[in-house]
Amino acid sequence: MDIATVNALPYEDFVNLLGNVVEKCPIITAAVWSGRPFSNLTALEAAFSEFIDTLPESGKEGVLRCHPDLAGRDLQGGTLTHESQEEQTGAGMDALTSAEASRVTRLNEEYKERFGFPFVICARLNDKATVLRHLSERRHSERAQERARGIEEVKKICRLRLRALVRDDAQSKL
Ligand code: 2AL
Repeated sequence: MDIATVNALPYEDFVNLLGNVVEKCPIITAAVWSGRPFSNLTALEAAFSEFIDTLPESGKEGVLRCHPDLAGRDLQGGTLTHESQEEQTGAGMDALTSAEASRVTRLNEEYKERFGFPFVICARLNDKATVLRHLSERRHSERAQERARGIEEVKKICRLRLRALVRDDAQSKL
């Protein structure tokens, strides 16, 4: 779909089509709809990022908590959203050895225990080795720094999900 089509969508269709670009946070998409029309895909991406930036710290933590663990129970049980499923399998999260899987589970739990929200990283820009390395390193950070880092990752996930749905007219003209 192109940006003109996005701009013409009634509210319900906009939320139905773009409601999961921030994982399980359709309220963010509902808020962004008010900012239409968007001049291009970059402006639409910026509207999501800017709205996320306006959230209070508790809201940002809430957004992080809407994300499923990497290689967690939802992946094993087949209950991920289809976007997460593609991202996690693309990064090899479904192909961990049993030793790697136990390590990820232990580090994810340790991270949540320390910060009160889950470890979030853009799986499409990583593979299992870099996910494990970042998880291992980031669990030692400060809480505010991790909250900010996780939110930057949410924005990357959002951008890539948007790009899968909306054509970038600037590129298609080249
Ligand atoms: C995820 C997910 O489901 N997809 C992605 O890119 N990152 N989850 C997470 N905890 O980082």
